[in-house]
Amino acid sequence: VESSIPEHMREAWRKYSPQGFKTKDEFEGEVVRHIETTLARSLFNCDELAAYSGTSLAFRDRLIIDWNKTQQRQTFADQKRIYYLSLEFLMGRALDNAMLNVGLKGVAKEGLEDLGFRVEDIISQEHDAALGNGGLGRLAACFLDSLASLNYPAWGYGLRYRYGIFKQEIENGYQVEIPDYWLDFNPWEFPRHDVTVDVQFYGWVNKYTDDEGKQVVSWQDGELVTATAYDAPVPGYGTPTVNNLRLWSSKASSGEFDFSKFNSGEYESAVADQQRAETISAVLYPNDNLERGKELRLKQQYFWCAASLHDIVRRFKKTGRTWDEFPDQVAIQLNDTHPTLAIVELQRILIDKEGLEWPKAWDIVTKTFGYTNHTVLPEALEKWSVPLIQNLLPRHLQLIYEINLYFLQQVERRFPKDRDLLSRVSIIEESTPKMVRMAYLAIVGSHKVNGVAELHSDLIKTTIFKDFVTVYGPDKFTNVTNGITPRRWLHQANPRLSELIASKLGGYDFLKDLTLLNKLEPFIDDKDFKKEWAEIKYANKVRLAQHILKTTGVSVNPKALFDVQVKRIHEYKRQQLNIFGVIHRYITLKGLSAEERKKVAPRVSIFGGKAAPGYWMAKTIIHLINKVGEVINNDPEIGDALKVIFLEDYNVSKAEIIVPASDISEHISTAGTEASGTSNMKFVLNGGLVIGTLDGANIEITREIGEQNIFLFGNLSEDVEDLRHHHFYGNYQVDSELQKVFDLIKSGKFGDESAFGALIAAITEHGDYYLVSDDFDSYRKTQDLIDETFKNQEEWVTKSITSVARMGFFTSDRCINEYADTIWNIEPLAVADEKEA
Ligand code: Z57
Repeated sequence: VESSIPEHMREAWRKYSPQGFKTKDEFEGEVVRHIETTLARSLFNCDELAAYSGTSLAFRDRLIIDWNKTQQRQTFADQKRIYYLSLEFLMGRALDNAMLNVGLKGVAKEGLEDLGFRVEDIISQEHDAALGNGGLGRLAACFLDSLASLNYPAWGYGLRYRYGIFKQEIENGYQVEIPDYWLDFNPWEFPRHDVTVDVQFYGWVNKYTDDEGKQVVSWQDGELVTATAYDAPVPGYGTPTVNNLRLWSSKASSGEFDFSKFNSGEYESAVADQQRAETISAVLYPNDNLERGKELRLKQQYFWCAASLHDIVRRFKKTGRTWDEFPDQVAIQLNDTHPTLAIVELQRILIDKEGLEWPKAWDIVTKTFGYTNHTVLPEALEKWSVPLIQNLLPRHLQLIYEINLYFLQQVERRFPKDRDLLSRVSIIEESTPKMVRMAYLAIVGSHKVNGVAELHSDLIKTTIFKDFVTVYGPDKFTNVTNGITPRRWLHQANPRLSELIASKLGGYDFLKDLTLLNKLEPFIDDKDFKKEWAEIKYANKVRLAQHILKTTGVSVNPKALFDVQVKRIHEYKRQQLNIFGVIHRYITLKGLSAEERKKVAPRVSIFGGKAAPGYWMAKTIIHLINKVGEVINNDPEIGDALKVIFLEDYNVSKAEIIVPASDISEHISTAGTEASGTSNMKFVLNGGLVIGTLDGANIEITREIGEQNIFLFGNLSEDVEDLRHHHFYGNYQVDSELQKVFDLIKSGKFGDESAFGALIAAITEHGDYYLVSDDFDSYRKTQDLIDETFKNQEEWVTKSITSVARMGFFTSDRCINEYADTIWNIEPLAVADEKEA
């Protein structure tokens, strides 16, 4: 096109186009050049942060060379691309990942040593990219890694929040939230000031007949906000593919923005307009598994969907193809219902702008989209009020009503006279005010709907989406069990374990084909191998113990059993069950003689996780954990027998330290509430064992690794409803051992008992919705069994190795290949020069 360099001048370009460093010397040259010129620093003024910056810029240059080539290759190949729309990408740090994925960490390590630095110190300078809350956002990040590693032509689309998830501090046992401003220096992003989209809000809909007698619908007036693209490279492991993550940033539109206000005494209101526009991409909503229906959140969703759709359509139009080819070129996956407006937006583009007929347009739309559901919790299912949408997006509301009408007419033809069914599947809930059920809109506008683990995918078909199975038949619904990237969660987080595995398997191929781990099974009786395996776990525990000492001042014994529960704090995840169990253990220990206490397996209970700032019950749980820790950790009779740690500010980079150091991790949600869970997979892959309920992916993990290698407890999902009913209508009594725990809390042992009243009352008075009391006995007994098993280290290590050997299924590579085959219908793009990892 007109911006490309004429053919006869391309020789000069090709001659000078950079190749990127390969050797240690070239690397050092690049680092020093960046520090002295890009950063304007010198060897007399180079701290670790400057060294981090120079190193990152050197790696960024390398990535960007491959990024450019990848994008050109994808454009010329003219194949179908997958666009992954997610409001969250919880990427963590990029430098270590870039070093490992391009296979140059060794070069960087030696080069940095020459320059006077240790590679670990440099890596830890980086601020996490924390644009997500928890599992959903981290899954998106693992998917990007797999998409690039498998050479799929794929883009991520999201929002460039100025503030990611808040930083958590603990003050006097309470959570305090600190804003996470992370953009001061971010070498990984490229602002694309030439890639912008104007996004419209508010206004009104004008329907009229034009001069030629054609019906025209136009959305007029309102206000415009400009979306600017910021791109981040996503390198694959051991391949030249570097995909793109495009994040949109909002600012006042220059066309719209009234600069004259600056001169006419309206300076303040001009600035206010500008700030209102910038507010859209200012902050990530810090709720996990909760939707609160705030207008700014809806603005974020539309802003991001409209900009992304515009970008995708623009790219498609350059191919010169006809509209019916759109679904052969474009697959769009909706990560939860957050991007559901993209469905409406594409229909709007096709109808209002491109002039397609409704059925034709709708056929294209439904062939394009796939929808992933991540939860059955009612408080997390998005509903937007009709008046809110009417005001902000008047044309979209009309289209939603038309989509609903078109859908309900179809249903009526197939199920005449079933008025109940019609009202049950209606996208509009007839409440006051009326609400748009976003999950229903997402189902109707997609060709496939998937859950994220087998149990979860079955549950959505039999509960929340039951009627849609009646309408569409079962085949529209499918399962893709979640996975994790073994690059970050084994090779990067646990390099020694990765190396040991590689030494037995004859190389690192398992990082690209995780099923190769099963070749470890023959070594299960190899004494030296087992010893080394145990030593690595121990070294990882020593490292975590150092982190605990540094951050909490508490000294823990690395020989003790490390029992870890790190995840968002939520009643359904039942950290309260865990801490009640800890208190019960404390009561038991206090009842023993000093002699007897010496015989018990010492334990460190480690908690970590953020509570949504407005979630009082979750904050109360954090408070209780911290108060219990204060008492137990300072009780001289207890000593090493029990320690309770709350680790501040759990995030991706901390997970990389914590996960490899666990003996047992807890995945103890009420059965039927955790859609999948993904940290369970990370812990097992690092040789930790699991205590868990029959929920989410725990069930499939059990099937893969074997029942003898996991500690399961608690009621089954099919019994939950009856048990809840019984709490209200049966003669229900709280477990007597749990009552002892409540009595100790109420005695004031852990400080002002009134602070914890609500936590106890939820169980004793308000129906114990999450079945803490019902599962307490089996939880405790299973913990006792864990103590016994841990005493036999031989047996423990056997379980650990066996489990790792059988974890191949849970790689996100398998998961992405399933999406590609069964939902997206896309192929990897061949790359000529596969690099050695
Ligand atoms: C979120 O992190 C998840 C689901 C949601 O609906 C929202 Br909102 C946020 C999590 C599930 O709770 C996990 O069980 C699951 O593993 C993860 O999404 C990825 O699928």
